[in-house]
Amino acid sequence: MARRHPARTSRPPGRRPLKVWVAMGSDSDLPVMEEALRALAGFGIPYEVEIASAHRTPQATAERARNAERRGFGAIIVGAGHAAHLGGIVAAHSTLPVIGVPLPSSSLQGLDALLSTVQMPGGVPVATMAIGKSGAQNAGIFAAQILATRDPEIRRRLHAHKAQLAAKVTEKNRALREPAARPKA
Ligand code: AIR
Repeated sequence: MARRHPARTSRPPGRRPLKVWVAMGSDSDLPVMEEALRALAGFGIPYEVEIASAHRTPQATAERARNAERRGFGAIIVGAGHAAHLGGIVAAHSTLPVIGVPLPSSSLQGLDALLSTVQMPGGVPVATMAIGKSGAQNAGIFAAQILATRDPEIRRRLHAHKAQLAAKVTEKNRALREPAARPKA
């Protein structure tokens, strides 16, 4: 059963927000993929997260991908390590945008997953993020950017996110200039 997160919304009633399907190859991927879930929740985007392995549950994974659009998803995030074929399998079975997060779970620390995810043949794109936690966080933000094209509320939250990033740098510069304001180590 997928773990669900409901929408946080101030949208007019009657306009259901699209959800994001977050699939990962194993439960061992969750600590990294939590970054994607945190980002989605921060933008108030509903999601469902579940384990779907390209190698261990290939049929179920393909079926979930085929049904994703009908089930109200607007974008798909996948995270997998080792020979990470999850992005490719899901993209093969869906026309929804697929965002891939290569995970550093193998002895090659994610380089294998990066190449397996990014090197898609022409015609079947997987938007591939960085390896690991930054990639997972960016996958959540990128999904928000996709959904924002039809949702002004998410667009507003993305602008606020950008402003927050800039404010943090301004604050750090202030601390650099004024040593007394620096946080104690
Ligand atoms: N994996 C699982 N099925 C297919 C792949 N590529 C990946 C998972 C995880 C790694 O294999 O995404 O990163 C190890 O999984 P486990 O379950 O052995 O911890």
